[in-house]
Amino acid sequence: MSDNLNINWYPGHMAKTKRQIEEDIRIVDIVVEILDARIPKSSQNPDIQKIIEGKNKIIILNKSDLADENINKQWVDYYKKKNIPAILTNAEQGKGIKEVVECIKELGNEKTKQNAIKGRVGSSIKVMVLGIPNVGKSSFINRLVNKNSAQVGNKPGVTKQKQWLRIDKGIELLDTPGVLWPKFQNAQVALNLAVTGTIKEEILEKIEIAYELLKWLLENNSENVIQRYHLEENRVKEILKNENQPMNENIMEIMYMIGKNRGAILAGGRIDEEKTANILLNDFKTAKLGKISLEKP
Ligand SMILES: Nc1nc2c(ncn2[C@@H]2O[C@H](COP(=O)(O)OP(=O)(O)OP(=O)(O)O)[C@@H](O)[C@H]2O)c(=O)[nH]1
Ligand SMILES: [Mg+2]
Repeated sequence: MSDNLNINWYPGHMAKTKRQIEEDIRIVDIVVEILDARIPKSSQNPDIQKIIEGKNKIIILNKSDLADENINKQWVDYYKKKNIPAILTNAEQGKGIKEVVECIKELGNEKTKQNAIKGRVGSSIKVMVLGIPNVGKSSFINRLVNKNSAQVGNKPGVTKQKQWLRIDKGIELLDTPGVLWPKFQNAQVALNLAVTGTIKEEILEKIEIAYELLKWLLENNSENVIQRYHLEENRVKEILKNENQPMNENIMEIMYMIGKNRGAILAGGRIDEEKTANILLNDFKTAKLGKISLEKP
């Protein structure tokens, strides 16, 4: 994807939230870091390692239902090789949650033993969820918490009262997840975040995002595009090979074909670019263009 995108990004409460996370993390034993399975790299805040130093970590590849099954497996292997437990979930449907509880218990057992050695018997394992906006933190927490169990309640004596939720015997979860900000290390990362809906599209020009998405799809998953929008395969290939106009015009020509086929037409017969962009972006986000992972290990 192109490198000259105009990125407008003003993270409002970045510093304050980060301080809050740093404070909360001190009393936590296990950190659950939620990533978007379609973009595990782009949805990871690179500062997190420093923030959670010394804590056990579990990686959750959420929204795995929207990602490519094979690539999902590759990511799990990738993290396993790095000795980081990684679990595929669909927090909306509650898939993979049992596995997460098991994993927390396993890591928790070690911690309990260590605590016992230090003479801290009976203290529960404390878990915190971290992740950038919109990766599914709240959905995940709702699924993780046993609906029938009461809130553990406020801990007196802590300056700022925190709510702990019981997720299993001896395991408590901080009810408010830590919201980290994504880092736009390059235009590719920003686009990945925009396309998956992690950052609001208005941050980048919508038509530009849709254009970049279409370009990527034509390079990587062109069959899905052709099928979804009833395009003529040979015609698409012809356009992409056309050297009489710049490549971006070729892509736009295909974008117009999509708009036309989907009835995104303005009075006077011109193609409604914004509507076409919306169609493409929504279809991608809802996996109507297929289960597609934008990043591979
Ligand atoms: N398809 C799919 N959608 C999901 C999944 N998990 C969450 N969602 C959807 O993603 C959107 C964001 O989910 P939330 O749980 O609100 O995410 P969050 O991380 O708490 O978001 P913020 O509080 O804004 O930072 C919602 O529309 C959810 O329904 C999943 O595993 N699969
Ligand atoms: Mg939330």
